[in-house]
Amino acid sequence: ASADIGVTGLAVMGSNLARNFARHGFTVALHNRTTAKTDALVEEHGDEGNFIAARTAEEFVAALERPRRLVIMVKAGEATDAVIQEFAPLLESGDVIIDGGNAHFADTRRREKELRERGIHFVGVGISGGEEGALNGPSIMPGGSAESYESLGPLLERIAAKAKDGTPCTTHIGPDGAGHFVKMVHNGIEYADMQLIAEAYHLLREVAGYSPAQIAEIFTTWNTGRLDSYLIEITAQVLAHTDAATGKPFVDVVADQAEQKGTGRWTVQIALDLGVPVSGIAEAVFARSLSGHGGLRAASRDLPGPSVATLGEAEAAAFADRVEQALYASKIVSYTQGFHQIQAGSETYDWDIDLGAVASIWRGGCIIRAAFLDRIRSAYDSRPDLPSLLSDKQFSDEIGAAQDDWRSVVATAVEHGVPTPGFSAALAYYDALRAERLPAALTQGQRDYFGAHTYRRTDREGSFHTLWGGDRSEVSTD
Ligand code: 2AM
Repeated sequence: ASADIGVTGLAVMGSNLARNFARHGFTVALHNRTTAKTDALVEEHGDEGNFIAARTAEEFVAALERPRRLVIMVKAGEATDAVIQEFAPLLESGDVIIDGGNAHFADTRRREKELRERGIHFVGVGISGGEEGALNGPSIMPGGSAESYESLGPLLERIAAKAKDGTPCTTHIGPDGAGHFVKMVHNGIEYADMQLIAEAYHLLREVAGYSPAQIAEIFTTWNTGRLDSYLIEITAQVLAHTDAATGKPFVDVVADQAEQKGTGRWTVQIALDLGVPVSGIAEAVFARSLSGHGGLRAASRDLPGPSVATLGEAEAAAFADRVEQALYASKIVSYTQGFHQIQAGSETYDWDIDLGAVASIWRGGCIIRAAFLDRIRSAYDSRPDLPSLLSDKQFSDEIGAAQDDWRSVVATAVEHGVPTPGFSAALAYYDALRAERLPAALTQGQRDYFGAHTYRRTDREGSFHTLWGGDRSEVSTD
């Protein structure tokens, strides 16, 4: 036994992760259900480091040094359970099974508990950065026991992306499903980021009349400022791309029906369960699902809209500046909502997640990597009990400075009939949080009227009910 770590499941993500370990000097045992894939990997990339190709599960386990570290990289769901069932009987107390797939955190909690009872550490790991990240340095979000991180952490820190200041983009997130939960919310925030960028593009196109090539330039400029991020960078690339077959802008020949694999949807489903308002992420998920309803859209195409002229050249440039403000302000709100969800999950499941550390490990490797995350990290580092990102002085100052333009952009979008659910939901969230009084008081009155659901008062402790069907006097219900 001489392998530091083993990887089973050698599709692209698994292969790239195995190569990443090997390139960092670790001896990597390889295994795949179909051995041809194992052979192909050794054939093509065997010279990149030390690999031990195993044909059987027994050979694979025998190749691993103890405590064994065994990474499963198969499709999330039943395949993961099947592979765990195959390997667990071959392992010993103290060994570590690592699931690097996109598992639902509830599955990870179940698997962790079952394996813990058998003395085996189970570590659900969120890995972000796609195929390229897996090979060259992803952002890695491991859950599981603190003890398992002692054995696994040093390896992950070597293969993870590094932030600009050299910090590895991995940390022990928290027990059992914490890693997969944080990865899920990462993907939800990614959906929201993408939706906000799409809305900015739509406004620049429809309201300001810019061409995709011009918008690519605008995004490139934005990418040199506070919006500096991987997603803005690739947006500029996609918009600048011309379709070879037609000579048209690429964005004009792609079918406008966005697809999704499900992690955004999970984020919203879990947020509903936890009672956390992640309206920006929800709007992003709904925007994708709306785009996919081709029949409904076709049937609605003749619905009347406003007739407003596209802006002139001089107004367009000023409008683009305002869109940057609206995008930035909405982005602050998305992250505020996402971090609220992580905080709520952490409290519900007793994970004790360090929010500053989460922001820190998202600074490199992952899809939402951005200069912005360094700011979030420092906000939480200087005040770990920050009630919300919006209570950070720097963020509240910035959003305060952006709000007039943000409102103007949303108003313009409404006037021009351009849908901006992300910008609008973010602004509504901001205004609702700011409000001295919310109409929730009226909602409580209605609930008490039709269902005797009771209400609390602003001036006295206790629960009350008004006898709506009678003399409308108030009774205490405590
Ligand atoms: P395969 O090459 O034998 O199909 C992604 O699908 C990876 O997960 C592949 O390496 C695939 O192996 C593996 N995989 C999928 N389902 C599996 C299962 N039930 N048991 C073992 N490996 C599986």
